[in-house]
Amino acid sequence: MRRSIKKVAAGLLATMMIGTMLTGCGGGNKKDSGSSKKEASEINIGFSQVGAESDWRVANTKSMKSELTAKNGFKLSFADAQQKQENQTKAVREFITQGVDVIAIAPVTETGWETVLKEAKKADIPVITVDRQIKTSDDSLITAWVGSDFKKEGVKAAEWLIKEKGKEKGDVNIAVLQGTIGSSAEIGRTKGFKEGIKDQKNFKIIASQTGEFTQAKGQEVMESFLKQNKDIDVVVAQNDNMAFGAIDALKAAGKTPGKDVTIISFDAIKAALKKVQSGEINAEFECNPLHGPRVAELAKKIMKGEKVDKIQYVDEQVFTKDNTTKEVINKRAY
Ligand code: GYE
Repeated sequence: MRRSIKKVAAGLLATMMIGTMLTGCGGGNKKDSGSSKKEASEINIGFSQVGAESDWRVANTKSMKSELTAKNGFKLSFADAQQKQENQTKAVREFITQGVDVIAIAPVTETGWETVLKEAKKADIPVITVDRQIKTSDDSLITAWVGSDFKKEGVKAAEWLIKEKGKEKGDVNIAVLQGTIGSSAEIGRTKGFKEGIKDQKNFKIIASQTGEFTQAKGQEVMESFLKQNKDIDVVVAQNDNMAFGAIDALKAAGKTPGKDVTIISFDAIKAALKKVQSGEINAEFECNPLHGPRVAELAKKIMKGEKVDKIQYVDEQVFTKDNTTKEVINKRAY
């Protein structure tokens, strides 16, 4: 109801403004019509972000903030959840109270959203999910999602490893540094990788634990992996920051990352591509964080009442030493 009143009001204002433009004469003083134009076109958007746990996340925040600007017709309320879903629920409730036009959520985990999303629906506020996804029993609680195909990234990593080490005679011992358990990125990458290697009898996942997508935790978990088992052939880090932590732990244990131990990582941020070039990381599975422009476009369309695609995947590549040139690294925006 509130929304339809807003839309009608915005429509009326737009019609009045077009009328003014066409007749070439202002129907009041210039200052007034100028400010009403701004009000009519401004979209209030609340964005609940996971946190700042990784460089990927920082790039994602930057992309959202630089796109959802007043210049582009937005008023952004940004809330950092510090990786806690309860903080996200609180933030979404605050956005509802504020009466924002659109809510964007990069959810920490996929579940636990039903109640607050129903509250948003009741308030007639469309929800766009960004990056990770949300599982709901009711499809209509989410208007659109933009992000990556995490399972596909995991499958691609498995395919690469099979090409690389599939023919080895002995066992290939794999240690996995998982992301935040229950997040789409962790679920998809774990599932895709496991399914991808399932027929490869000599591939053994000998350790698997969460490093929470952070460098410090990635290093800590890798250190404990190495204490328990010296014979690790491959490390699959589900993001670059954990890979950096693992590299430090391996070096401290006297191993050469990229040579003694094959390192696979996800995200492909600039600093990681440099490590691909120097040989410390063997393969990078890209995950694009630059969702700002798509979210802005989606929000505008939704506010105009246009139909939007519910699911929007972004294109992604694989980087190894062969295609990670200086130019690729220099051009990297994150
Ligand atoms: O891989 C990681 C971040 O959800 C895709 O979250 C995102 C992941 C990304 O912390 O670096």
